[in-house]
Formats: sequence, C-alpha cells, structure tokens
Amino acid sequence: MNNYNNINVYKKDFYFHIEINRPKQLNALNQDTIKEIGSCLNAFEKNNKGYFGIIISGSGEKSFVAGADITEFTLVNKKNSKKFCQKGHELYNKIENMSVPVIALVNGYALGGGCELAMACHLRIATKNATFSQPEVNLGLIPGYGGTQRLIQIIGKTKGLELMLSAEMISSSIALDLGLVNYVLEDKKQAMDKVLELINIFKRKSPIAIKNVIKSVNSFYDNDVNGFDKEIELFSECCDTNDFKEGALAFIEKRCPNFKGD
Ligand code: CO8
Repeated sequence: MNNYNNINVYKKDFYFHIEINRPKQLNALNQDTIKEIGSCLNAFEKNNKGYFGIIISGSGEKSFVAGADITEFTLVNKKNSKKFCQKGHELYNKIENMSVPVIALVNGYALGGGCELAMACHLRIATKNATFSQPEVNLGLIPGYGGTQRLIQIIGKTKGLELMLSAEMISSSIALDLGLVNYVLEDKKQAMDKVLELINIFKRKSPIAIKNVIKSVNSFYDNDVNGFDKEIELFSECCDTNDFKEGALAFIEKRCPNFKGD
C-alpha cells in the first residue's frame, strides 16, 4: 500500500508503519512529506479497526529526520511563514491526538522538526546512534513545529531552554537521562523489536481505554479544558462500554479479557 512519493506506508497485521523516505536529504521534511503523512493518518483514522499502534521512522541508518527541508526556506517570508508553521502544527497535533499510540523509532539524527516530530509521538524508542537537537537558533529561527512547547513539557524548562538556546546536539543516552526518550536500544532492529513488543502489549488492552488515556493525558496541556473534569468524563465513557464489562468479568472469571473495542 503506497501511493506516496516521500513516505513508505506498511500496513501490517496489527499496526501501521510510516517510514519517511528521503534518505538523500537525511529524511528532511518538505511540505509534500508533511502533507503525505497527514493524509496517511487521516486514512488510518477512517479505517483503524484491528490496528493497535503506528510507528514513524526514517529510512536508512543515518537519520530519523534532519529537520524541516532547509532548501524550502528560500520560499519562506514574513507573509507566508505562519502558514508554513501552521501546516507543521496541524500535522503534529494530529499525531498527538491519534486514537492509538504513535511510536517514533528514532535512529540517527532527530533535529529541529525531526526532534519535534518525535516529541509529538506518544513514545520514543531510540537507537544508540540517535542524536537530538533543536538547532534553529543556528539558522536565525526558533523551533516552529511545537518544539518550544513540547520540549519543556517533556523534559522541563531548565534543560529544555538550555537545549533550545545552545542548539547543542545530545546523544541518546543523555536523551534517556532527560526523559526525552523511553528506551535506547543497540540498533534499528532491536529498536523495532522493542516497538513491536510495546504494540503487542497495547493489543491486549481495551482500545477504547487506550484512546481515552491519550485524550485525558493530552487534556492536561489544553488551557481551555480542566483535565480532572476531562478524566471524569472519559472514565464515565469507558464505564458505558462492553470492554469495561468484559474486563471486570474476565478478572472475576480469572481469565484474560477479550476486548472488542465496543
Ligand atoms: N534540509 C534539507 N537538506 C538537508 C537537511 C535539511 N534539514 N539536512 C541535511 N540535508 C542534506 C544535505 O544538504 C546533504 O545534501 P547534499 O548531499 O545534496 O549536499 C545531505 O542531506 C547530507 O547532509 P550532510 O552532507 O550535511 O551530512 P553530514 O553527515 O555532514 O551532516 C547534519 C549531517 C549534521 C544533519 C547536517 O546535514 C545538518 O546540520 N543539517 C541541518 C540540520 C538542521 O539544522 N535542521 C533543522 C532545520 S530547522 C527546522 O527543522 C525548523 C522546523 C520548523 C520549520 C518551520 C517551516 C518554515
């Protein structure tokens, strides 16, 4: 299944895999790639039954995503720059609000918009050779795909500001210490095994509960919503599902639950 020029999409038994495929540009994100990832995710949400996770990775061994495609910066001016930013924001918000966990498999460079893409995902599994940076100040810019917000949400203001102000590139082991990534594995194959192990765990849970955990956690970062109220609303929504009945019954009958997502 692949009608795209810049990404490979693999529809597997129980998960989706989107591989950004611009190896000559170290998988830098041009506008077409941003559009393609967005339409692929829209298609997924229309027909997501039986899928329990989405993987986003970059092709090759050298890079996850080396940022926005800098060659397109010649097109950017004061007038259209907000649109460029908004397109990235729309995509990254969509990722953050997907109904199944989205996992970034990060090997090699995760720079600028690449680091921001990884941060929009729910989990980040890195390889030993992964490096992370928000280098925008080197280009006379600030992070423009949500980095000023998500980096401090994830690792806190102290270190987040240091990284954005210095443009320092950090290793995967430092990223792990800072809580920027969930795990660091030796290489891409082992990282993929870890990603699949996690999706296999999610597969055994109630899809509605998984979706509502994501929604409730995201509401913490929504200024217009009281997260505690949201939790009550989503908890109550879960109580109205067959999955909830099945979960309680399975516990009482001392067996594994068979969730159907309804
Ligand atoms: N965009 C376009 N092409 C790139 C990018 C990029 N971000 N990164 C690397 N490439 C290309 C190089 O130009 C080169 O192409 P060619 O072979 O045709 O010369 C090829 O990839 C290989 O790169 P290098 O030869 O430079 O490889 P090195 O191993 O020597 O260096 C680095 C790798 C360190 C990754 C280096 O390429 C680099 O510093 N790249 C730029 C990284 C960067 O600054 N990224 C942040 C961009 S800003 C951003 O992402 C902001 C997001 C919000 C934007 C809002 C929209 C307007």
